[in-house]
Amino acid sequence: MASTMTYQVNGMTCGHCVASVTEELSAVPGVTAVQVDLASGRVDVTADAPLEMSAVVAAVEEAGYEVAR
Ligand SMILES: [Cu+2]
Repeated sequence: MASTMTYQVNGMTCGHCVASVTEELSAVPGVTAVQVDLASGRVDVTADAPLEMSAVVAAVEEAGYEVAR
């Protein structure tokens, strides 16, 4: 069942940042859609399986940013 979780990502400043975060999160198993709002840092991640918070954090860090917690 698809569900959408919202995360707050710090450090994104431009379209390249958005693209990097989108790419890394899209590569997480189960993720079907990623929607980033650059202005607020809000990231909506839709997945067809429950996501581990650690997998989301790792993907964002891989892109070079940080999930606010
Ligand atoms: Cu950037």
